[in-house]
Amino acid sequence: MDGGCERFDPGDGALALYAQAFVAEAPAWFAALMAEVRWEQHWLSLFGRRIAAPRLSAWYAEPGCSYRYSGLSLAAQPFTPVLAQIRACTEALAGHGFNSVLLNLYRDGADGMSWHSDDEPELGPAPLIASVSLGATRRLLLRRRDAHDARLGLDLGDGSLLLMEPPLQCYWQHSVPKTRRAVGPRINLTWRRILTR
Ligand SMILES: [Mn+2]
Repeated sequence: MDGGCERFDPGDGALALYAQAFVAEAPAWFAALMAEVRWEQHWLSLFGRRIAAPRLSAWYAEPGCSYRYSGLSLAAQPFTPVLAQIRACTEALAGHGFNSVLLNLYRDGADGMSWHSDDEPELGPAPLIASVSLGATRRLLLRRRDAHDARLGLDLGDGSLLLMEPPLQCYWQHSVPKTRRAVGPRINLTWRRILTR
């Protein structure tokens, strides 16, 4: 594990990028997740139409965590061995505990994620989100909620860890734009701490 960290402080929340955090483990983690994860096609509701989300997703958590995402109640699956290992490594570097993870598989450049914040009520008012990237490099864009031309772009490469520190989710949105470039598959894991009763 390499502790080299680049910090970004755009105001109202900061980001810490550990570009080389899990470079050594990344190929084995990617292969294990491709094989073990129950990838699901999620459906989004857009202007009354049901459209396929441009990515595959999965939700894993400790028992007792429930989560609503884009209006869907996702059933939590228990962590697989590789997810338990990734969680332990992420917690060690983040200095923070997580009890759930949302996985997204961007199969190629036609997959992406539109503008949003990780601000579901289950996460509490000031969540720390830890984002692990495996596979192809994709660009994460950030923009202020109240000033869309204030932007920041970060390339998230294989084996990187990005910490999004509070109160970033209150003031900033992020997206993963689609690209016409030929890019291979990327797995992104966003580790969260759900507040349980
Ligand atoms: Mn997000």
